[in-house]
Amino acid sequence: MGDACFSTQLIDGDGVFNVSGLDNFMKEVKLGECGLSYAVVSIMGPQSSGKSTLLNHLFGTNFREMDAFKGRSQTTKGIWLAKAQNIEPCTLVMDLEGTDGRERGEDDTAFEKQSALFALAVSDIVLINMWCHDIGREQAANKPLLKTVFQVMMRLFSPRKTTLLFVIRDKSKTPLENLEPILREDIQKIWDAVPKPHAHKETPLSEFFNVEVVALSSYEEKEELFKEQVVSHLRARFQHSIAPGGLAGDRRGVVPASGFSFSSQQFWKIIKENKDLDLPAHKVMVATVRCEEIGNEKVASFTADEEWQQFEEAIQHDYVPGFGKKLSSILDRCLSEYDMEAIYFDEGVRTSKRQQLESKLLQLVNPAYQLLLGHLRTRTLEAFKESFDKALTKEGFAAAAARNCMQTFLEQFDKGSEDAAIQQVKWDPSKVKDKLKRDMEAHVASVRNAKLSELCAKYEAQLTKALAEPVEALLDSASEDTWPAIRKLLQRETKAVVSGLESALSAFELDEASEKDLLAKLENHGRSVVESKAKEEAGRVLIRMKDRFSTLFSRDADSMPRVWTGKEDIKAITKTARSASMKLLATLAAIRLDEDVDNIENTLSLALVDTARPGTTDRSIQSFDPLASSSWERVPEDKTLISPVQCKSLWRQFKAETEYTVTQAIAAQEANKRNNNWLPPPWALAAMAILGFNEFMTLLKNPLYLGVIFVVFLVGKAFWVQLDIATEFQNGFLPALLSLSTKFVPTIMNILKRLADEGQRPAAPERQREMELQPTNRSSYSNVTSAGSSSVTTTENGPEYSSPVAK
Ligand SMILES: Nc1nc2c(ncn2[C@@H]2O[C@H](COP(=O)(O)OP(=O)(O)O)[C@@H](O)[C@H]2O)c(=O)[nH]1
Ligand SMILES: [Mg+2]
Repeated sequence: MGDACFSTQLIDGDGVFNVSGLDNFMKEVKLGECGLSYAVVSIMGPQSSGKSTLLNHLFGTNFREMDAFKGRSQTTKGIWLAKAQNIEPCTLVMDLEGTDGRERGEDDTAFEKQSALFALAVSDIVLINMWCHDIGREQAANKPLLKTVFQVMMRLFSPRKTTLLFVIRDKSKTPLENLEPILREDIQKIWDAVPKPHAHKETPLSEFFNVEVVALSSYEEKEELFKEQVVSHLRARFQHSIAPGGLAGDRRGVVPASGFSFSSQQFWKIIKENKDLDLPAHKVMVATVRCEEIGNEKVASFTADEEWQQFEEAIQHDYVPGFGKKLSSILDRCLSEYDMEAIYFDEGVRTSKRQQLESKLLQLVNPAYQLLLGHLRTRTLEAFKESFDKALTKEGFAAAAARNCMQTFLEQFDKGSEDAAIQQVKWDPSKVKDKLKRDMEAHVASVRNAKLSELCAKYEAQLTKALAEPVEALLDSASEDTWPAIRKLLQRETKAVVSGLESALSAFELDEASEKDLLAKLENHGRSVVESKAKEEAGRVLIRMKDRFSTLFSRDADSMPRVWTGKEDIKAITKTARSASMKLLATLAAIRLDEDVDNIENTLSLALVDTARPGTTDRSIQSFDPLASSSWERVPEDKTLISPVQCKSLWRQFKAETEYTVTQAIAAQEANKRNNNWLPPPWALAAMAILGFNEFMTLLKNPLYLGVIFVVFLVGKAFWVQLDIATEFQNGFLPALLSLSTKFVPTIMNILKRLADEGQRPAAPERQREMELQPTNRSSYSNVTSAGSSSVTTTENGPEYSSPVAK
């Protein structure tokens, strides 16, 4: 078995198909690439009729030949396959085991019949080897063979129009022209004799077969001649046998070369199962299997494609530009390879399998594509955010700019997705684009909301600043004008800030409703600032009331501190101060931002200040307490800062805490009055003047009385000073009497003692004079000392008035 013809046993003597052998053979002769341009030739004929010898000479094969010296017996077991040498196109040659059934049984499943049927199904040209001397003979060796051939032919539903080339061996001197008609007659007779199915009852032989005849000289006797006939004439007929006009020019139902292996296996399988062969169905079946195989190969080659693997790897991490173009070309290559390999298979099968292949490949590519789009989306989103945020810090938020920015990046996405688009399929990136758009919009919205709240907060702070302190000041000096003034202030400031916000909002392009909402929120904020300030002030109302009371009470109209001299009308002052405090309470009792008129002040003044009015002492009115309620009339709950009941208790506390100031003032006034009123009342003075006129005159007339009166006055004055009577009587009459009575005796004793001291005085100057006579400076010193000691003594007994008593 040489290398050049790759001879292989296709089916062994036991009928086992050599699959691996055939596949190897196909690889070696590169049959897969042949497409339809290949031919299959097989040979049948009686045992040891020189079939192998003929094939070997004709095609340069190396089928085993029987040794001429060992006699004629079976040499070729099963079916052998080889490639014809130097014949175009690729021609496969099959050598069949003896087909005359001489050594095997005659039944339908006999190997001869099976191999004959196989040869007919597979081959384009069947050589039928016969001895020349058998022609026209009734008992010819090839008769049963032909019968077999024709019989099995019926089992192929649609004949392949196989060429039957009768090779007449050992030709005699009778020329072929004479032999051929006899042979054809023989063949026709056999054909006619073969039982045919109903459909083919009238079908002529020529419908199934091309019959050709050739005669060869004996190989054994005229070898040279045989060789010459084979090599130079017969061989030439096999060149380009499949071309029109060639030996197999009108063959039908060719299976593409790449399907040869599968096809022949299937044939053999069906033949062995003794089933009929449906060629068209077989063709489709082979095409289906082969196209699928080719498709799978292409899928495998795609997944193994290095470029694709690199792409797939790279795509895991980031967007890869040029994806669409590259992938399209890889897919294109795969598909066109499929097209090339499957081109000779049944068109319907081929196209449907191509579609399957395409969708399989696209399924492989799709995850990568989606991933790529995902990368593109995140990438674009990031870039958008960056650019948008940059513009934001530079120019602030503007809806139009945001829209433009979004548009730009959506276009960028479009470009990217176009780049990723695969030519073979129209995948829609709009879902991803929509998601991107949504993400962008969400980002813009979040930024917008942040900016909006920032803006609103800014304006709110501005409004707070404009309102808080002025409102506090206004509430501090609560009066009837307070709330109108606050209202005016609120209106003015709110208007200014609202218009500011309104113009700032224009860049946001908000819809009317939400803009209104924001403006209303700002307005409400203004109100709430005022309200909270009012609440704060209301919390401090007691201190404020007391402050106001004490300011009004202890300071006069020129805000100079009052001195309670006794001329002041404390009651009136108290009332004024209290009613001013009550006004403060009334002002802070409710928020009056809307011009609702209420009668809080009236109610309060009626209930709290004017209680002393004669009318109110009426029992029927007193039994109804206007403050015994938790809400004010015509004032909603949320506008109430201090409820009537609270007012009442506040007022009670206020009164209790200011009571002391008033009492103090009254006491001070009383004291002052007493201090200034120690003279007897005027009527007493008049009575004294009238009744004491004669005594007065007597005194004036008698100077002695005058002296006595003077002495009495001096003594009285001394008592006055010593007992500090004026001070004692400031504490009240009775305590003064008690205190004086205890002091009286010691004071007399004191005065007497002092008088006694004065009596001894003349002795002292005497001593002094004696001392002056001594020649020292001590006199001046002792003078100082005596003056000092006398001074100390006087101080002990009252500083101002001691010396007059001493005198
Ligand atoms: N008479 C005669 N014998 C031949 C011819 N060709 C081959 N032989 C002989 O026939 C015998 C069988 O040859 P082989 O090719 O093995 O026959 P196969 O069994 O049909 O393949 C061999 O001994 C050959 O020498 C021929 O043309 N004429
Ligand atoms: Mg042989």
